[in-house]
Amino acid sequence: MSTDTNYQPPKVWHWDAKNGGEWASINRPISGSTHDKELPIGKHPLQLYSLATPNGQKVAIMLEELLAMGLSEAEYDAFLIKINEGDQFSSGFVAANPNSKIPALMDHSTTPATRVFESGAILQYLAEKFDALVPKDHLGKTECRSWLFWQMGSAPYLGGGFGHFYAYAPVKLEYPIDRFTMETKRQLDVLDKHLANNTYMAGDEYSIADIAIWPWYGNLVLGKLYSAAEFLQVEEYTHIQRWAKQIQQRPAVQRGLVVNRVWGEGEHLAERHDASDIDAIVK
Ligand SMILES: N[C@@H](CCC(=O)N[C@@H](CS)C(=O)NCC(=O)O)C(=O)O
Repeated sequence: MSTDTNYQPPKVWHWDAKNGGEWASINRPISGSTHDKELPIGKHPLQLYSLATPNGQKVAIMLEELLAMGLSEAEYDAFLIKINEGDQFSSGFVAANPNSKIPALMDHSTTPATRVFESGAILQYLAEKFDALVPKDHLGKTECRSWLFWQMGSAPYLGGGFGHFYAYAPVKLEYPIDRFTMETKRQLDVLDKHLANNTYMAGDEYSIADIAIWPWYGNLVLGKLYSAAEFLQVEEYTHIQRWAKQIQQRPAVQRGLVVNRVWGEGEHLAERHDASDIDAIVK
């Protein structure tokens, strides 16, 4: 890989498998499976295949919120997908998500089983299935959907843009860091202004919009993403801080955060098959 800032793209791009980036060993320009392996299936109808990245946290938090509401049919098994070891390219995982990214959900309560991929689609699927965590009124429901889609469209600038170039790239380059910092701070300002006048993203009610946005922007302003709190001056976003801390206190959020977590600060729980797995480590 060239680190030359005068780099000129060649006529035709060629895949350099060793580009030196943190994720170089798993990044490929082709889709599909690399090896035959079925996914394990646990005892509950809902099977989550995931990892505790922000996108993975969304679904574990959602399931824990549903269980906290007394919806016992939301019981689930959560299996660990080690994306740094290529588990997302097994034939079983690709059948659950042709896009080879966590999280993926299988619902075995239907015949045939239903596959759901894309974290936003999984949140919507579960919200519909359990008729929960989306406001019932027209305006609230529409706001909820708008913010859910906002998150799905915006977070790649934060994760794939800012996070990648600030934290993971093998060279620190001013141009992409500057560009994606600008966009990240603009997005934080959008959220801060909205949360100045709203308790939650869709108004007065906690919803799947909060569950989608908190693991990215909540964790970011709480200093838990990319060690970027000082660089981004996250303390300035006082309304996001208020919202982020409020949501962090929720027992279901604290439970969801440990699911499929195998690194970093906090409790670790590689797999979750029963509420007692979390009870044992989250007080
Ligand atoms: N838009 C997808 C993004 C999922 C995603 O990017 N997952 C990452 C981890 S956060 C992943 O599985 N990466 C593995 C890979 O790129 O091979 C969603 O929200 O579900």
